[in-house]
Amino acid sequence: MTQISALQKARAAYEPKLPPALHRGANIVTAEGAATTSVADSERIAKLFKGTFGSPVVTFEKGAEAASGKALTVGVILSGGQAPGGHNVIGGLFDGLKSINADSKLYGFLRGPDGLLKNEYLELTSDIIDAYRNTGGFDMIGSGRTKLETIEDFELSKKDCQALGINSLVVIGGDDSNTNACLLAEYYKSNDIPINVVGCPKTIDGDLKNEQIEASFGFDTACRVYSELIGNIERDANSAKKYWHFIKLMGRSASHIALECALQTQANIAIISEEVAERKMTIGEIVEDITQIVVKRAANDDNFGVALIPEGLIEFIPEMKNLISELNDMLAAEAAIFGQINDPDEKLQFVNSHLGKDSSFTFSSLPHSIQLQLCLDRDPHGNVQVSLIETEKMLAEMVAFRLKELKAEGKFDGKFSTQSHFLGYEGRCAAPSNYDADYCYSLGYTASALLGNGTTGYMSSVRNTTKSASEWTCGGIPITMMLNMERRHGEDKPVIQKALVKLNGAPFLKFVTRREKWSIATEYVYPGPIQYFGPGEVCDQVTKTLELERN
Ligand code: FBP
Repeated sequence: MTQISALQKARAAYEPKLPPALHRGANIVTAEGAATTSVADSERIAKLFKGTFGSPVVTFEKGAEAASGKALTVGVILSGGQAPGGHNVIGGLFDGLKSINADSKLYGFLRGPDGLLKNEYLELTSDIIDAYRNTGGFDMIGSGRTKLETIEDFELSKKDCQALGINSLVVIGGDDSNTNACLLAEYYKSNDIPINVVGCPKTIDGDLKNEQIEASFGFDTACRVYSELIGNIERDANSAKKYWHFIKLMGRSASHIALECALQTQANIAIISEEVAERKMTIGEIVEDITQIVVKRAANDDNFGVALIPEGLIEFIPEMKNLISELNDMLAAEAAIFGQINDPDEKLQFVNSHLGKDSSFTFSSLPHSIQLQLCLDRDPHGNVQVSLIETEKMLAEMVAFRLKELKAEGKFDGKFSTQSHFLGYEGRCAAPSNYDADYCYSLGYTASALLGNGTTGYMSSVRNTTKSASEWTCGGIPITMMLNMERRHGEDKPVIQKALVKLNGAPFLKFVTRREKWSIATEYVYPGPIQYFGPGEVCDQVTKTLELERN
């Protein structure tokens, strides 16, 4: 028998809270709103989504008596990066389907969309579901990054679904996967294929949210894990008083994770990529800002500190963006000659001599190790893998260089020793916080109600989540409502609008009013580990981001 930890054993018994409309035994009554439109480009989206465009927002309410419906056979897919709570979405979906009709069946496609295309699946029974309740990870069925986007993919998935008698699919994923769920729903509907498709909002990055979707699941738990670790590092920094810690945080493009962790831990510095882009900052300016904080703290004898750096920063610095795109083009064109050069320094010289004046200047200003990373780490499409670039080390090195200059000019007489960290995988599979355990279970249960209601092209939505679960509401949002047209690979495509940090939003504005104080004084907050049992004010908190956005 597989051994499980004492916490996992105790946690398995946790019963996630549900909105009143979904309480076991309740008859779910459906209220429909007015016809909807898309967030932008509505004429073009309406033409592309003739079958699903304009569907109303659906809200579930608690009815008087229990009622059972037709048995459903459902397929579920986990798509993209792991996020805490995925297993609870599947658990909620399973329980919801069984409450509609005990003969309902649930199949999990293995390793993400690939499983659907290759017809690899597992029938999910109550034994399997019970073993994964309230656990982190996606290991029940696995996940993958294959995209379902072509007609061939849609036809293959139809074949596999029909062979298993599947009449509904649930796609648990981020903005791209839910965009594809919407395309699939449209394809099935407009071709009279009787398979309904519903999506659930997943990603630790927090960038799949809008007026109707309060949060993507996993963001809460991941930020709590990172904030615990940052708090521990802050306490170490404040004890030893000898290191500046540069901490890069996962989150792909958006800086929601960095901002949330800054609000939770009150680190001395947090860079927000969206602000860097808005202010068109250069690397030199970012380095100078950090340097000035180091100098000011050193004047108080505080030769230590903590700086948070979002994973996607480099792509938001205009000069780096230009450099990266020039490098991508140039290395693709010169691949044959470049491939024959073995000496790393000769490679750098070759690259530098082929860059334009501005990009060559930027390239030369970067530390040697980063220049090499920019040339060597490429993905299968020939693009620099920006997430692999060690921005935390780059900034630490550049600040150290600048401080040496200031020391020589007699403007700095402190010490500057650094440690660098990258926090990402530590949080993606953590046991879900109570918030994520409850939210995910409700998202899955809501998805079952949407399918029971015969809807397609919807995203499961649970709202009012800053309040106690007895006040949560739930229903479905037509995915077409979230679409706009964007340029992708040289073509205009309908996609869900990614939510970047809003510079006029409450979380960023709160950070702006505090950051100067936090940078010089040492006002660290140590959040400690996620608590699963204990007083509500400790166990059932929501993220600062959600609290500030919603209240
Ligand atoms: P999703 O957008 O798929 O939820 O991925 C989240 C994420 O953790 C990002 O923060 C990170 O950049 C990426 O996945 C890393 O993924 P991988 O391990 O596949 O490189």
